[in-house]
Amino acid sequence: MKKSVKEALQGRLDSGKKCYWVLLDPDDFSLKEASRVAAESQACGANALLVGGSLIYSNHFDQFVLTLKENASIPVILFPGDATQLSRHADALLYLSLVSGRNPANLIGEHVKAAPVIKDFGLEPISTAYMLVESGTVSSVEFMSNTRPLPRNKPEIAAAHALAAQYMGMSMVYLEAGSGALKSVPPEMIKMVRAFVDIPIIVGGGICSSADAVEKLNAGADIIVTGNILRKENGLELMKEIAAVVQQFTN
Ligand code: 1GP
Repeated sequence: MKKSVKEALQGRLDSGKKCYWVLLDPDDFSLKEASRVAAESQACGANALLVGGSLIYSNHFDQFVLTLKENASIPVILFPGDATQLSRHADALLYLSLVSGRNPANLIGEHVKAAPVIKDFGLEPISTAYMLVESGTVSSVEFMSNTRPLPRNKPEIAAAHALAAQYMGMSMVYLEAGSGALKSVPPEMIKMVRAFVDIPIIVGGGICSSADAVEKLNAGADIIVTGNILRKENGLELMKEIAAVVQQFTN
Protein backbone atom coordinates (compact mmCIF):
# COMPACT_ATOMS: atom_id res chain seq x y z
CA MET A 1 0.00 0.00 0.00
CA LYS A 2 1.24 3.52 -0.84
CA LYS A 3 2.57 5.38 2.19
CA SER A 4 0.73 8.51 3.28
CA VAL A 5 2.55 11.83 2.96
CA LYS A 6 2.98 11.89 6.72
CA GLU A 7 4.34 8.32 6.86
CA ALA A 8 6.82 9.03 4.07
CA LEU A 9 7.91 12.22 5.81
CA GLN A 10 8.30 10.47 9.16
CA GLY A 11 10.27 7.68 7.48
CA ARG A 12 12.68 10.23 6.04
CA LEU A 13 13.11 11.99 9.40
CA ASP A 14 13.53 8.65 11.22
CA SER A 15 16.42 7.82 8.90
CA GLY A 16 18.17 11.01 10.08
CA LYS A 17 17.40 13.11 7.01
CA LYS A 18 15.82 16.57 6.89
CA CYS A 19 13.32 18.08 4.45
CA TYR A 20 13.05 21.16 2.29
CA TRP A 21 9.63 22.43 1.23
CA VAL A 22 9.00 25.17 -1.32
CA LEU A 23 5.97 27.40 -0.76
CA LEU A 24 4.09 28.83 -3.74
CA ASP A 25 1.46 31.51 -3.31
CA PRO A 26 -0.98 31.21 -6.25
CA ASP A 27 -1.18 35.02 -6.43
CA ASP A 28 2.50 35.25 -7.32
CA PHE A 29 2.56 32.98 -10.38
CA SER A 30 0.69 32.42 -13.60
CA LEU A 31 -0.12 28.79 -14.42
CA LYS A 32 2.69 28.79 -16.97
CA GLU A 33 5.16 30.03 -14.36
CA ALA A 34 3.81 27.52 -11.85
CA SER A 35 4.56 24.60 -14.16
CA ARG A 36 8.14 25.79 -14.58
CA VAL A 37 8.65 26.51 -10.86
CA ALA A 38 7.24 23.10 -9.88
CA ALA A 39 9.70 21.29 -12.13
CA GLU A 40 12.59 23.51 -11.06
CA SER A 41 11.84 23.08 -7.35
CA GLN A 42 11.85 19.32 -7.74
CA ALA A 43 15.07 19.46 -9.77
CA CYS A 44 16.66 21.60 -7.02
CA GLY A 45 15.93 18.87 -4.48
CA ALA A 46 12.77 20.11 -2.76
CA ASN A 47 10.87 17.32 -0.96
CA ALA A 48 7.40 18.84 -1.31
CA LEU A 49 5.53 21.85 -2.65
CA LEU A 50 3.31 23.88 -0.31
CA VAL A 51 0.44 25.92 -1.74
CA GLY A 52 -1.45 28.67 0.05
CA GLY A 53 -1.42 32.16 1.51
CA SER A 54 -3.01 34.33 4.18
CA LEU A 55 -5.17 36.05 1.56
CA ILE A 56 -5.59 34.81 -1.99
CA TYR A 57 -7.28 36.97 -4.58
CA SER A 58 -6.48 35.11 -7.81
CA ASN A 59 -9.17 32.70 -8.97
CA HIS A 60 -7.07 29.82 -10.27
CA PHE A 61 -6.40 27.93 -7.00
CA ASP A 62 -7.67 24.53 -8.14
CA GLN A 63 -6.02 24.77 -11.55
CA PHE A 64 -2.83 25.96 -9.88
CA VAL A 65 -2.64 22.84 -7.69
CA LEU A 66 -3.39 20.64 -10.69
CA THR A 67 -0.61 22.34 -12.66
CA LEU A 68 1.88 21.62 -9.88
CA LYS A 69 0.79 17.97 -9.77
CA GLU A 70 1.20 17.67 -13.51
CA ASN A 71 4.72 19.06 -13.45
CA ALA A 72 6.28 17.48 -10.37
CA SER A 73 6.07 14.10 -8.68
CA ILE A 74 6.92 15.32 -5.16
CA PRO A 75 3.88 15.74 -2.87
CA VAL A 76 1.77 18.88 -3.19
CA ILE A 77 0.63 19.91 0.28
CA LEU A 78 -1.98 22.59 0.90
CA PHE A 79 -1.02 25.31 3.38
CA PRO A 80 -4.42 27.00 3.64
CA GLY A 81 -5.07 30.45 5.06
CA ASP A 82 -8.73 29.48 5.45
CA ALA A 83 -11.34 26.88 4.51
CA THR A 84 -11.68 28.19 0.94
CA GLN A 85 -8.15 27.09 -0.01
CA LEU A 86 -8.87 23.44 -0.73
CA SER A 87 -8.32 21.34 -3.85
CA ARG A 88 -8.98 17.70 -4.58
CA HIS A 89 -5.80 17.61 -6.69
CA ALA A 90 -3.46 17.99 -3.69
CA ASP A 91 -1.92 15.03 -1.85
CA ALA A 92 -2.36 16.36 1.67
CA LEU A 93 -2.98 19.48 3.68
CA LEU A 94 -1.50 21.00 6.79
CA TYR A 95 -4.55 21.11 9.05
CA LEU A 96 -3.26 24.24 10.75
CA SER A 97 -4.41 25.42 14.16
CA LEU A 98 -3.00 28.84 14.94
CA VAL A 99 -2.20 27.87 18.53
CA SER A 100 -0.09 30.96 19.22
CA GLY A 101 -3.29 33.02 18.94
CA ARG A 102 -6.62 33.02 20.70
CA ASN A 103 -8.91 33.51 17.74
CA PRO A 104 -11.43 30.63 17.72
CA ALA A 105 -11.86 30.87 13.93
CA ASN A 106 -8.21 29.89 13.45
CA LEU A 107 -8.23 27.34 16.25
CA ILE A 108 -11.34 25.37 15.23
CA GLY A 109 -13.82 27.44 13.19
CA GLU A 110 -12.26 27.15 9.73
CA HIS A 111 -11.49 23.48 10.47
CA VAL A 112 -15.16 22.68 10.96
CA LYS A 113 -16.01 24.33 7.64
CA ALA A 114 -13.21 22.47 5.87
CA ALA A 115 -13.64 19.00 7.40
CA PRO A 116 -16.52 17.71 5.18
CA VAL A 117 -14.75 19.03 2.06
CA ILE A 118 -11.48 17.36 3.08
CA LYS A 119 -13.37 14.08 3.49
CA ASP A 120 -15.14 14.46 0.16
CA PHE A 121 -11.87 15.28 -1.64
CA GLY A 122 -10.06 12.37 0.04
CA LEU A 123 -7.26 14.71 1.19
CA GLU A 124 -4.83 13.62 3.90
CA PRO A 125 -5.02 16.09 6.81
CA ILE A 126 -1.81 16.52 8.82
CA SER A 127 -2.67 18.23 12.10
CA THR A 128 -0.16 21.02 12.64
CA ALA A 129 0.33 23.50 15.46
CA TYR A 130 0.94 26.77 13.66
CA MET A 131 2.87 29.23 15.80
CA LEU A 132 3.43 32.78 14.66
CA VAL A 133 6.62 34.37 15.96
CA GLU A 134 7.27 38.11 16.20
CA SER A 135 9.55 39.13 13.34
CA GLY A 136 10.01 42.90 13.36
CA THR A 137 6.95 43.93 11.34
CA VAL A 138 3.25 43.05 11.22
CA SER A 139 2.98 39.90 9.07
CA SER A 140 0.05 39.02 6.82
CA VAL A 141 -0.81 36.13 9.16
CA GLU A 142 -0.88 38.46 12.17
CA PHE A 143 -3.09 40.97 10.42
CA MET A 144 -5.46 38.49 8.75
CA SER A 145 -5.86 36.29 11.82
CA ASN A 146 -6.17 39.20 14.23
CA THR A 147 -3.81 37.45 16.65
CA ARG A 148 -0.62 38.47 18.36
CA PRO A 149 2.61 36.63 17.56
CA LEU A 150 4.72 34.95 20.23
CA PRO A 151 7.42 37.27 21.63
CA ARG A 152 10.66 36.29 19.89
CA ASN A 153 12.77 36.62 23.06
CA LYS A 154 10.55 34.28 25.09
CA PRO A 155 11.41 30.77 23.89
CA GLU A 156 9.84 29.23 26.98
CA ILE A 157 6.41 30.54 25.93
CA ALA A 158 6.84 28.98 22.48
CA ALA A 159 7.98 25.68 24.02
CA ALA A 160 4.93 25.53 26.29
CA HIS A 161 2.62 26.13 23.30
CA ALA A 162 4.35 23.42 21.27
CA LEU A 163 4.16 20.92 24.11
CA ALA A 164 0.49 21.67 24.68
CA ALA A 165 -0.11 21.03 20.98
CA GLN A 166 1.76 17.72 21.16
CA TYR A 167 -0.28 16.69 24.19
CA MET A 168 -3.43 17.54 22.22
CA GLY A 169 -2.32 15.06 19.57
CA MET A 170 -1.04 17.38 16.87
CA SER A 171 1.48 15.81 14.48
CA MET A 172 3.79 18.70 13.74
CA VAL A 173 4.80 22.18 14.91
CA TYR A 174 5.27 25.01 12.41
CA LEU A 175 7.33 27.95 13.72
CA GLU A 176 6.43 30.81 11.41
CA ALA A 177 8.03 34.24 11.26
CA GLY A 178 5.73 35.23 8.36
CA SER A 179 6.43 35.39 4.67
CA GLY A 180 9.21 37.86 3.88
CA ALA A 181 10.01 38.31 7.58
CA LEU A 182 12.87 40.69 8.35
CA LYS A 183 13.89 38.48 11.25
CA SER A 184 13.48 34.71 10.97
CA VAL A 185 12.66 32.41 13.90
CA PRO A 186 15.49 32.68 16.46
CA PRO A 187 17.58 29.51 16.98
CA GLU A 188 17.16 29.77 20.75
CA MET A 189 13.43 29.35 20.30
CA ILE A 190 13.81 26.37 17.96
CA LYS A 191 16.23 24.77 20.45
CA MET A 192 13.83 25.12 23.34
CA VAL A 193 10.86 23.82 21.34
CA ARG A 194 13.07 20.88 20.22
CA ALA A 195 13.90 20.12 23.85
CA PHE A 196 10.18 20.03 24.72
CA VAL A 197 8.59 18.09 21.84
CA ASP A 198 9.23 14.90 19.87
CA ILE A 199 7.07 15.77 16.86
CA PRO A 200 8.66 17.25 13.71
CA ILE A 201 9.40 20.98 13.69
CA ILE A 202 8.84 23.02 10.53
CA VAL A 203 10.52 26.45 10.37
CA GLY A 204 9.73 29.15 7.83
CA GLY A 205 9.58 32.87 7.22
CA GLY A 206 12.53 35.03 6.20
CA ILE A 207 14.94 32.19 5.41
CA CYS A 208 17.02 33.58 2.56
CA SER A 209 20.29 31.65 2.46
CA SER A 210 21.86 28.27 3.07
CA ALA A 211 23.48 29.74 6.21
CA ASP A 212 20.01 30.64 7.55
CA ALA A 213 18.82 27.11 6.83
CA VAL A 214 21.83 25.52 8.56
CA GLU A 215 21.26 27.73 11.60
CA LYS A 216 17.67 26.44 11.88
CA LEU A 217 18.69 22.81 11.30
CA ASN A 218 21.46 23.02 13.91
CA ALA A 219 18.91 24.36 16.37
CA GLY A 220 16.64 21.35 15.79
CA ALA A 221 14.41 22.12 12.80
CA ASP A 222 13.34 19.11 10.72
CA ILE A 223 11.73 20.87 7.77
CA ILE A 224 12.82 24.15 6.19
CA VAL A 225 10.29 26.21 4.20
CA THR A 226 11.09 29.02 1.80
CA GLY A 227 8.71 31.01 -0.37
CA ASN A 228 9.85 34.54 -1.09
CA ILE A 229 13.32 33.74 -2.40
CA LEU A 230 11.68 32.42 -5.57
CA ARG A 231 10.87 36.02 -6.43
CA LYS A 232 14.50 37.15 -6.19
CA GLU A 233 16.58 37.35 -9.32
CA ASN A 234 18.95 34.61 -8.10
CA GLY A 235 16.08 32.70 -6.44
CA LEU A 236 16.76 29.46 -8.25
CA GLU A 237 20.40 29.52 -7.24
CA LEU A 238 19.45 30.21 -3.62
CA MET A 239 16.93 27.38 -3.68
CA LYS A 240 19.56 24.96 -4.98
CA GLU A 241 21.98 25.99 -2.25
CA ILE A 242 19.37 25.63 0.48
CA ALA A 243 18.19 22.27 -0.88
CA ALA A 244 21.79 21.04 -0.94
CA VAL A 245 22.52 21.92 2.69
CA VAL A 246 19.21 20.46 3.85
CA GLN A 247 19.76 17.20 1.94
CA GLN A 248 23.34 16.87 3.22
CA PHE A 249 22.61 17.79 6.81
CA THR A 250 23.29 15.19 9.46
CA ASN A 251 22.87 15.65 13.20
C1 1GP B 1 5.68 31.71 4.96
O1 1GP B 1 7.10 30.21 6.10
C2 1GP B 1 6.71 30.65 4.84
O2 1GP B 1 4.48 31.19 5.34
C3 1GP B 1 7.84 31.07 3.96
O3 1GP B 1 8.31 32.36 4.25
O4 1GP B 1 8.24 33.53 2.06
O5 1GP B 1 9.71 34.38 3.92
O6 1GP B 1 10.28 32.30 2.71
P1 1GP B 1 9.19 33.18 3.18
